[in-house]
Amino acid sequence: MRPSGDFNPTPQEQPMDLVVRNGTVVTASGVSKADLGIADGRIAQIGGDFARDLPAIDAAGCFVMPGGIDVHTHLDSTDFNTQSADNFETGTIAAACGGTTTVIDFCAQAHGQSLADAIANWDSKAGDKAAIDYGYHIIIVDMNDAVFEELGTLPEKGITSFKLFMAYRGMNMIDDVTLLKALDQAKRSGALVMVHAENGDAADYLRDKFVAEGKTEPYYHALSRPSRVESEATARAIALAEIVGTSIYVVHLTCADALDELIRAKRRGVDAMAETCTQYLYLTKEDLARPDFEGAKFVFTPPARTVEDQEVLWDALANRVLETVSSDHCSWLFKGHKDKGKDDFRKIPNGAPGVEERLMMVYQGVNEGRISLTEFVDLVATRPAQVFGMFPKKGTIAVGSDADIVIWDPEAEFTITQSAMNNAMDYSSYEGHAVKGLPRDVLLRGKQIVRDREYIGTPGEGEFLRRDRYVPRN
Ligand code: DUC
Ligand code: ZN
Ligand code: ZN
Repeated sequence: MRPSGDFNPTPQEQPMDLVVRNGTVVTASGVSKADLGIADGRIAQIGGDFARDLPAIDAAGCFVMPGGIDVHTHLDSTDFNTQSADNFETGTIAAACGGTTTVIDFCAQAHGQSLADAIANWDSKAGDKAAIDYGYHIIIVDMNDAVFEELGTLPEKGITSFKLFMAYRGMNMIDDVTLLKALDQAKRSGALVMVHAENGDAADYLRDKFVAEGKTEPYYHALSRPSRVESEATARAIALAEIVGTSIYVVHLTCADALDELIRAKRRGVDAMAETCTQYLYLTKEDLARPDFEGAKFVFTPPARTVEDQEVLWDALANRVLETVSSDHCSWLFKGHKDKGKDDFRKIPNGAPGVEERLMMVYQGVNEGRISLTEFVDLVATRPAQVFGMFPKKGTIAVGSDADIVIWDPEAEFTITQSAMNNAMDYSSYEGHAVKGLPRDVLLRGKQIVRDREYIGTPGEGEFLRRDRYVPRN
């Protein structure tokens, strides 16, 4: 267990364990041809000469970039009274094969549970299974005085972000007072509050109205959660952070309306941040209308929006208004989980897979000229490391950083199909989508764990990552 704060540049004279040769190194700030030397799990030398007889990986024709960081996954989840298909082993192997070397997973407090017990539960899920490094955000569903006090101690344990839901009454939804308390405690202890920003009561009202009218198909999931449901809560969450005088991070922002609220807040000088997720860049609400109940595969929350919203999100990524693209990986099977809602969309577990597809899908934005190569690296690796207290240990290629490296073949072509995925799912949200540009090899702290898109590591070698406290930008 190493804190992310122990960044310690390695002297260049150190003997190298491995050299990555002939590649083009890409970071968030630049692109250069250079060989990389790795010693003791860290990047020890960039450029210059290396002895010819050292173990080496040939990266000719490839980009050498920092491992992806996905700050939004739900592995081994029991949300929606359902056991997810992916546990920490299958989920992190899938992540690794997709070029991700760190996930920050949501460690969920059960009602009445102490945070210490919630963390112990997540440790038992991850400890001997994680194939890549991992950290936790804690989900708070039940705030009492003891939990409030405990919350203040989490940053000492390297858990420096708390998540609260403004939707799902009766399950995860908290009230504004709870959100205010969490913001206050986060401000004091050096943590960042993340919110699922939807007006839960408005969504439930519309949802129940549709069902009462006999409108029970998956498509009505999207219609019951229009953009205003999201933008109202986004504005409210930001306002509450502003009232407390602290920062806030909105998870899975999906649409122009909510983005307007974020931009307005930034203009007022609020340290308000947001991510979007891969699915909001590629799927629309029309996907929920696919026949034969296929639309259920695309029931996630907030719902997919419109092509116009997608354009706005891409622009916000390119303009760096949004911090990152996460996967929000939820592994509810089509057969066995989603089909519980065959006659009532309210019973469909919300969420879709994507931890493996995230980098290859976002990279298509580079091919299409929507984002640059350096912006790609910033969005999928560097910025998430910075926001969530892992930089420069993670998220970049620099002397002293962990040698979490992806060798990216920009010419490799692939048509996404579930049968080629490494997760435990029975569908991919991007089935049939042709992509160009794939992770070929992946190193975790200097050890090769993926070769030619095949996992060759050992589950359990991923380490818990103690993250640094959040430092507000203003
Ligand atoms: N929110 C998430 O972040 N993940 C899955 C479901 C949800 O509503
Ligand atoms: Zn959510
Ligand atoms: Zn989520």
